Amino acid sequence: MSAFRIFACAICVAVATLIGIGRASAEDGHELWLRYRPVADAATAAYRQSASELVVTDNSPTIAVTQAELVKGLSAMLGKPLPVVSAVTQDGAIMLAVTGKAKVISDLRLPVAGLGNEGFVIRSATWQNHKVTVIAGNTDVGVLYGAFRYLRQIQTAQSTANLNISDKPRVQIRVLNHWDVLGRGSANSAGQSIWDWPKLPAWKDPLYTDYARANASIGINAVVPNQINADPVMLSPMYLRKLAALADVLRPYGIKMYLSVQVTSPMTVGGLKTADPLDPAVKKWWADKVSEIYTYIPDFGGLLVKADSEGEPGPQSYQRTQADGANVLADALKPHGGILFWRAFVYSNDPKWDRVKQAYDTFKPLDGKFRDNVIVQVKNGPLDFQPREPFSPLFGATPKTNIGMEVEVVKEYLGGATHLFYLGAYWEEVLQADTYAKGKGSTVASVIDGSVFKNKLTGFAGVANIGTDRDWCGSTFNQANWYSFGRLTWDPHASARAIAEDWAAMTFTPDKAFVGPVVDMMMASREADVDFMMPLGLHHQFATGHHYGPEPWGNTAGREDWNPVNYNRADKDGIGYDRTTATGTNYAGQYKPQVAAVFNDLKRIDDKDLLWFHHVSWDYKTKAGLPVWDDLVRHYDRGVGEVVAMEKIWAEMKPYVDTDRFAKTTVFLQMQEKEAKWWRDSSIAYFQSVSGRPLPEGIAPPEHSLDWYKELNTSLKVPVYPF
Ligand code: BDP
Repeated sequence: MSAFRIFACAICVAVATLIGIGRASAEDGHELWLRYRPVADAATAAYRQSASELVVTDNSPTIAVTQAELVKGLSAMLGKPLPVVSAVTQDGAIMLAVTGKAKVISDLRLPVAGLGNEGFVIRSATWQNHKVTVIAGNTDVGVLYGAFRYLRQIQTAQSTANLNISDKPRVQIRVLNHWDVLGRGSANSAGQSIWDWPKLPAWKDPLYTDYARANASIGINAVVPNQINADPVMLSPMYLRKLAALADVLRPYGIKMYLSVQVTSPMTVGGLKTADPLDPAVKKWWADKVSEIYTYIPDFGGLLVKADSEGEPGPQSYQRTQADGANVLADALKPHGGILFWRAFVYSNDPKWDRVKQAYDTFKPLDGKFRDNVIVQVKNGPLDFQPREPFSPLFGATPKTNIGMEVEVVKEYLGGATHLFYLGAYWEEVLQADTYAKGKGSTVASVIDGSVFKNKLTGFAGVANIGTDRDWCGSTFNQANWYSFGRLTWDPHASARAIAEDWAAMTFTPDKAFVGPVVDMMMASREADVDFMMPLGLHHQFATGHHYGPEPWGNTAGREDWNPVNYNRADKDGIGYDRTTATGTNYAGQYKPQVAAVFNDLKRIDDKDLLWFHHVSWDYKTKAGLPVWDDLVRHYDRGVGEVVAMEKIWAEMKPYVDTDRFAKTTVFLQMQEKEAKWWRDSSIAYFQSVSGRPLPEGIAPPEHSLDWYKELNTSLKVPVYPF
C-alpha cells in the first residue's frame, strides 16, 4: 500500500470516528458480558469522580487478577487509565480490603461478619479525609466477586455514588459440568471442547483465563472438565498433571477443579478384579487414588459420578445400593475435605417401570444413608431436560440428604445452538415451584439452598454450553444461558427477568429502548419453544437418534424408555400419559399431598402439565375451553407465531446492535422459524394420522406429508439444520 493510501485511510478512520460511523462496529461476541465499552458521555464525569484511583495493599494472585479486571474495565469504560496506588491519595479512591489485612474494614465497621468466605460489601464512605469506595470481603475471592459487582454497576448504567451493597452466595458449590470428550469434541451440542488436552500441561491456552474471568464474574466456583460418561484415562498420572495445570489457571479466580469418574475405575485403571464398593481392596484403591489426586491438586474439589444409567456401570452390578457406591468415594475424599457429587439419573429400560419414577424410587429409601460430604445431584425434572417438566419429586423428599440441582445450560433438546431460548425463564419456573416439603413456601430454590432442611452442604450444577466458537456458546443469546445459570447458582431465588436485564445491558447496551423489548422477547422465548415442540405437557417427542428435531412417531423395538410414542400414548381415542394415583402409574403420588392433589385432579391441573399426568380423549375440553385436539394444534401454530414475533422485535433492534451480532441472530431466528414449522407440521401430521381428526378452522395443512417428515429423519444422522 502506498504512503498516500495509508494516509488517506487514516483520515477516513479519523473522520468516521468523529462523526460516529463505525460506533456499531463488528463484534464477534468473544468478550461476552465483559465488553467494557465506554459509557455514555454524560455519565462519564460522575463515574470518574468515584473511580479516580485503585488502592491495593495485598498481592495475592486473586487480588492481582481483581486489580487487572478493575483496571481493564474502568479504564476502558471511563476512557482514562486507572492509576494503582498503595495508599489513598485523593477523593474517589477504590480500595480493595480483605478482613484481617485492611484496617479500613474495622475503622468503618463494615459488616463482614455474616459474609462467609465468598461474600462482599461495597461501601461508599469517608476515610482518612477522602471520599472512598471500599470493596471488602473476608477473603480475596470475596473481594474479586465484589469487584465484578462494582463493574456491573457501571455496565448497567447504575450510579456508583453512595453505594451500600452487600451480597453472598446462597449455594456453596456452583459448578459447570463440561460434557467434553477427550478428543476435543463435545457431546450434546456444545461445540468443540475448549480444553486442549493434547498440549496441556505445557501450553495453557489464554482462553482458559478468559473462561475463568467470565465464570468468576457470575459466581461459578467449580468446574468438572470431563464427560459425565467418564474416560478412565483421566485418572492416569499423565492426565492428572494436565488437570493440575488447568487448576492452576482457575485457582486465582476462586474456581476449584473436580473430576468425573467411573465406578469401575478400580478395575479399568487399577487392574482389580472387582469394583464392588464394599470390597476392602476397592476401598483402599479409591483412598489411594484420591490421595494421589491431592498430591497434584492440593485444593482439589472432589468427584462426580454417573452410575447405573445408560450403560454406565454402578453398584447395582454388585447388588449394592447407590449409597454404598457413593460412600466408598465419599470416605476416600473426606480426609482431604473433598466433596462427592453422585447423580440421581439412574434408570433401566424395563418397559413396566415408568421411567420418571425411577430416581425417586431408588433414592428416597436411601435418605440418611449418604455421608455428609455427598451431594445427590438431581436433574431439574424427572425425565431428561425436556422443554417443560414438572420439578423432580426428589426435591423436598429427603430431609437427611444433601440434594443439588442439575440443569442443562447447553440446549441439547432445545434447538441446539440456534434457537433463541432463554433458559433463565425455564429454571426460574422450576426453582419457584413449591414442594410443600415443610408446608407452603418450601420452594425448590429453598430446598437446594439448604434452608428447608438446614443442609450444611449445597450445590447447583449446569452442563456447560461452552466451546471453541468465537462467541463461546454458538450464539449470542446462548451466552445469556451461561450468564443466568451462574447468577441463579449464586442466588436461586433471583428474578430471571432482572438477570436478563443485566445481561442484555452488559452484552449490548444499557439503553432502555433496547433492554425493554429484548428482555420481553427473552422471557417469552421459552414458551415459544414449548408451544411448537411439546405443548400441553407432552415430553420426549424428539428424534431419539440425535436429540434434534421432532419424531413423535418414534418407536424402536426394545427402547420403550426412549420411544416418543411411549410418552405421548396417542391413539384414535386420546392422548397423554396417565400418571395419576387412581388409574395411572402413580408418579403423581411421589409428590407431597398438596402437590399430588393438583396433578391428580383434572379440574385443578394446569393445561401446561395436562398430558404429562393424564390420558384424555381428543374431545376433552382443556381450561382454554377447546377440545384437546384443537388446543394442541393451536399451540403448535402459536409457537411458530411467537418465533415470528421475536424476529420482528429483533429487526427493530438493529440501530442498537453491531452488524455481525445483529446479522447472526437474525439468521438464527429465521432458522428457528423454519424449525418451528418443522416441529409444528410434522407433529400435527402425525397426531392427525393417529386421531383421524380434521384440522381446526383456520389452521393450514402441514407443508409435507408424514412420510416426508419420516424420510427426513432417517436421513439425519446427527443434529444438523436440514433446510
Ligand atoms: C442425556 C444425554 C446423554 C447424557 C445423559 C446423562 O443425551 O448424553 O449422558 O443425559 O445425563 O440427556 O447422563
